[in-house]
Amino acid sequence: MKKKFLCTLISVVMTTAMLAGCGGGAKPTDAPAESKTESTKETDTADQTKTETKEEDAKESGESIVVGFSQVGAESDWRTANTSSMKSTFTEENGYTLLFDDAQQKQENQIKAVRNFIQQDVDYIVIAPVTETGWDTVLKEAQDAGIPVIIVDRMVDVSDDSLYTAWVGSNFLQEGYDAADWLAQYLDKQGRGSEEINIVTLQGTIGASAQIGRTNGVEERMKDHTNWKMLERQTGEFTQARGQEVMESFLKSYDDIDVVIAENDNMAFGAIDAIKAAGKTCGPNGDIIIVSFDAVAAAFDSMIAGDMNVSVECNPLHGPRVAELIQKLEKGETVDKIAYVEEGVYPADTAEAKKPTREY
Ligand code: GYE
Repeated sequence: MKKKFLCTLISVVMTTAMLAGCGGGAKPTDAPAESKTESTKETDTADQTKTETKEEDAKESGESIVVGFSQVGAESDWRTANTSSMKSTFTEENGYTLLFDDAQQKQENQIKAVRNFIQQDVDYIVIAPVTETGWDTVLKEAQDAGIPVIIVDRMVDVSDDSLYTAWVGSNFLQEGYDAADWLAQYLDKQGRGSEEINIVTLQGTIGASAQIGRTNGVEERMKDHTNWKMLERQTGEFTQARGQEVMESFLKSYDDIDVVIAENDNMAFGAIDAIKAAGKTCGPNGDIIIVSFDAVAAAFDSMIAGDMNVSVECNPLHGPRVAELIQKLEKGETVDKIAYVEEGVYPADTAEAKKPTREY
């Protein structure tokens, strides 16, 4: 039993109740700097005594595995789907107590959250890291405290791989290759294979694995297409609002954009709004080709509406994958250090048929 857990749970509950007035689901553009930790199990101060008893029972009987999860934020549909996958997996019924912290896209908040989890002596720490670097110190602290760390979604770039137990997520470089290969095929089919093609890229959060892999994958493939010209790349922070702003500025700077590569669907939605507001058209029957990543439900709607050309899949349903790792570790079994998720490519002409089969 984690002895410290009870007292600290109460403080988490109180903090959550105090923060409740700030309102949930804030947009990253107007997000408060502080992260928000909540216990998904109990969030009401009035229930404190009840919580205490329940926690004690659960811990005494050794049933509840305490998982601290530091989430990046709530910047995109992908992230929302990822959060709900984690929350619906790490439930009391499934034998877990989940301490969930939303870092509002700030690494400093994630580091604070991880230190909190260490103090509370949780059983496992799960981190979806905002950027790859800057994790060595806090991961060493977790290791010294004997708490296994599982990295999910984006990766960490650390000097010593033993600082985390396992990672599960997407092959972002492959996603970049897939996007470029789809574009090459599409242009060929249109008889534009050797035409000069002007491209702009809305990048994700700089230094995040999803940005690095997707940018590099496309860049590598560009060496095979010397007629492709990257006019400019700029970050849109993975949000719709920033995607729209950056696209507005691209449209002012360049009057002959052929392709927009948006490193996630939400930035693509923002870009599409900007293109329409500028009196231009996009999608399979428009002037500008929209290449996107994630393949969330709203991207299928956008493709069906004729606005987006393709979305390269990135699967956010990591809850069950992380739970499987934890269950194996509980049994003393070894786990794969690195596990990639299988993903597909969804062009607009498949959207209508595929939409009903999608889980997020
Ligand atoms: O593509 C984007 C989100 O890290 C894979 O983060 C994730 C990315 C995803 O904000 O929509």
